[in-house]
Amino acid sequence: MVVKVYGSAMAACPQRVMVCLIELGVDYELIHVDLDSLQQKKPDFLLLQPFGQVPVIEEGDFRLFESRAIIRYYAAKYEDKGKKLTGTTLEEKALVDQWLEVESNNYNDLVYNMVLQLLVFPKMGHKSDLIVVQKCANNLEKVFDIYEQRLSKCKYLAGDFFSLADLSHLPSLRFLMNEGGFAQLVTQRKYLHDWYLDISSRPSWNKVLDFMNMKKLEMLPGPPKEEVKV
Ligand SMILES: N[C@@H](CCC(=O)N[C@@H](CS)C(=O)NCC(=O)O)C(=O)O
Repeated sequence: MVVKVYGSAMAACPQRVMVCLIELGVDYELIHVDLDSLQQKKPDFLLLQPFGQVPVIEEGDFRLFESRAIIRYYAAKYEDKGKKLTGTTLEEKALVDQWLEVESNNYNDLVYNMVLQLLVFPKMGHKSDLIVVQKCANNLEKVFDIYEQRLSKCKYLAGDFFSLADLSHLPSLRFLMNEGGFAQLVTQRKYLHDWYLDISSRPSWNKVLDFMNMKKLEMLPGPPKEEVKV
């Protein structure tokens, strides 16, 4: 059965789910939710996700929201097919969980607030608070120092295998490295930078990026239609 993913190709949390499904070889279809027109807050969508956010997945009668719950679910579901995004031993699995929690609680909130200030608020006609952005960047330096230490000892966050913990960082790292303008937070740390180059070059992530870029192009206004003179 093809999994339905409700979300937007441009949004980080649906991207987390898409890259995971591609890694696992699970077929999915993205059902576009227009965040700009606040479709996610409309009654129809609130029946799928009562907090009015994307993503949501649907597989027959089964629905799930919260991107990290979704990736944990699919990684566990396909684990027996040798796709070890959650590790093999109990200890490896615990370390994947630990670093997924770090991603969610220590790292993601900082980047999320930067995205709000630098991308979302200006779109809504509000001014960005650059002091908040700078505070987040300063705190991110401290978090990345800890990542640097960890990655100097093992290739990936949970050990010497690529896992959900690494994958979960990809959408927000893309923002920092590109439109966020904070690439130096990553590039000035050798092990962190090597890790970023490694995980961001995975074919799964490049498929997500290609899809995002294609959707961006589709959304550009087309050339003005020529007037037909009779
Ligand atoms: N913890 C949730 C966060 C979901 C979330 O923040 N989604 C964003 C897109 S990345 C969204 O729906 N933004 C629009 C809104 O909050 O109205 C998850 O990981 O799924």
